[in-house]
Amino acid sequence: MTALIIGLSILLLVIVILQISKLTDLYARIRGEEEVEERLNRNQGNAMMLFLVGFLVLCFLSAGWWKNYMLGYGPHESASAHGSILDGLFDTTLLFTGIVFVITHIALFYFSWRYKKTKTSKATHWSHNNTLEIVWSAIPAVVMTYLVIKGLLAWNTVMADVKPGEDHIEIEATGYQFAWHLRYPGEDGILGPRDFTKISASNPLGQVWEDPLNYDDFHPDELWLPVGKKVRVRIIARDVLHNFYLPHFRVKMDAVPGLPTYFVFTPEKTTEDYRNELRNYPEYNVPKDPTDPDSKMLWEEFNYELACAELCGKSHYSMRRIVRIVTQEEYDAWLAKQQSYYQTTIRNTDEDPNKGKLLGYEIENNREALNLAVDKALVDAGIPMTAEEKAALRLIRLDFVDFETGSYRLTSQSSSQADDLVSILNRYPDISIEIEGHTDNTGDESDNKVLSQQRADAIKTYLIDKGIDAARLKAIGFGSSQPVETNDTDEGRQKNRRVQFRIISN
Ligand SMILES: [Cu+2]
Repeated sequence: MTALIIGLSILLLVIVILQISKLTDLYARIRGEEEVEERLNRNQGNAMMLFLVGFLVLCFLSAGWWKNYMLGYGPHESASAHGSILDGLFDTTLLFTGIVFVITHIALFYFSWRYKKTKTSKATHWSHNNTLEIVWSAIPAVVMTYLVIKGLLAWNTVMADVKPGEDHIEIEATGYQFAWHLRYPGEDGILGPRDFTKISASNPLGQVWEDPLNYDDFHPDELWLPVGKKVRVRIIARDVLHNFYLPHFRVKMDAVPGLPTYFVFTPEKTTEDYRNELRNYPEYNVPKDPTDPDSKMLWEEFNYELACAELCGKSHYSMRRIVRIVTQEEYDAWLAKQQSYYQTTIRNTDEDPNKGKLLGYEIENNREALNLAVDKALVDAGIPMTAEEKAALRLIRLDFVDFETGSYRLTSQSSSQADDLVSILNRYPDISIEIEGHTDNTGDESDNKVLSQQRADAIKTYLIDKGIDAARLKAIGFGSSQPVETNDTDEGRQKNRRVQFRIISN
C-alpha cells in the first residue's frame, strides 16, 4: 500500500513538472525569449545562494547535533592512552579539510550567483596566472607536509611494539567466519605454540598439546582487561581477511590469513568510568528499549565492544564480543575463575598426548588435596562433629594409586601419590593406617577378594620399602562387599574399584 502511494506521488510530481515546463514555454513565447531567460537566471542564482546558506548552516548544525554520538567528542573521548593522539590527528585533518570545504562551497555557489548571465555580461578568458598557480600549489603542499609529518610521528608512537622485558599482558584474537576466538596465556603468562595443521573441531586454534605452555591457556567468551595495563594483542585470521576493531580504544588492525599482526594499547577507563561519563549526557539518559520506560538507561547498559571491521561475509555482524575493562582486583578475581582449555576439553581424551599420565601440576594438586584431607581428619578445627562424621573424614581415597589390569602390580604413575602418603606418615609419626582394597562385582567374588587383598598388600609393601614401620600398617581386601556406587554402570563400577586408607589411631 505504502509503495503504491509513493509510486502515485512520484507520478503526480512528474506530471506537475511537465505542466510547469509547458507553461514556461508558453510564457516565453508571449514575453520574448531573452527576457524570460534572464529572469530565470536571476531566480536560479538566488536559489543557489539560498542553498549555499542553508547547506552550510545545516552541516554545522548537524555536526553539533550528533556530536555526543561521535567517537572523539563529548562522552566518547578515547578510552586508551594512544587514542587521544589519533583523535588529535583527526581533528587537525578535519580543521584543514573543513576550511577547504567551506571555501570551495562558498566559491562554487557565490560564483554561480555573481556571474549569472545577463544581457550585458561578457565572459573574460584568462590563459594563465602565475600567482594563482603558486598559491594553489604551495598552500596544499605546506598543509600536506604538516599532516604527513604529524601522521608519521603519531604512527611511530601508536605502532611501537612492547620493549623486551616490559611489563604487559599478551593475549590472542583469532578471527574466523564468524566469530573471534580469544586466548589468554594462563598463569605462566606465555601463550603456547600453535600449528595450523593441528586445527580440528576440538582444537580450534591448532594448539600444540605436547607443549606444557599450552596447558594453562584459556579461551574466554569476553575480553577482560585490567585498567592501566599495557596489552599486546596477537591478531590472527583463520580463513578470510578480518579486522580487530575496538572503536572506543581507537584500536583497529587487519587480521590477515597467514600473516600474524599485533596491536599494543593501554586501556585507561574502566567500563564503569565510561558509563559514568555517558550518564552526564541527556542522549544516554533514555531507556534502552524505547517501548519499555522501565528498561535500564542507555548509559547503564553500555559496554565496550570488539567488532570485525572487515566485511568478511554474510554474518560479519555477529563477530561482536563484549569487552570489559575492570580494576586489577576484579581482573584477578576473573582470572581465578577461568579454566584452561586443555584441562577442560582435551585432557585424557584421545587427542591428549599425555593421556593416562599425570602432569607435574596435577601431582602438585593431588598432593595438596591429600594433605588437606589428612589435616582435616587430624586437626581439630573446633567444629562440633558426630562420631560418624569424624569417621568419614578419616577414610581417605587414593584416587591416583592404581594397578595394572587384573594384577596387583602398581602402575608407574601411582608412585607419586604413594610417595605423598609416605610423607604424610613421616609428618604424623603417631598415626597408624588401615589400607583397604575394593573391587567392583564383575568376575568371581573369591577372586575379587584375593585380588583386593593383594592390592592392599602391595601398597603396604611399598610403604614398608620406603621406611615406614610395618606395625603402623594394616592391609585388608574387601572384594566387592562394600560398593560406594551402583555396579550397574561403567561409572559406578569405576568408583567401586578403589584403594583407600583409614586413619585408625593417633
Ligand atoms: Cu570478520
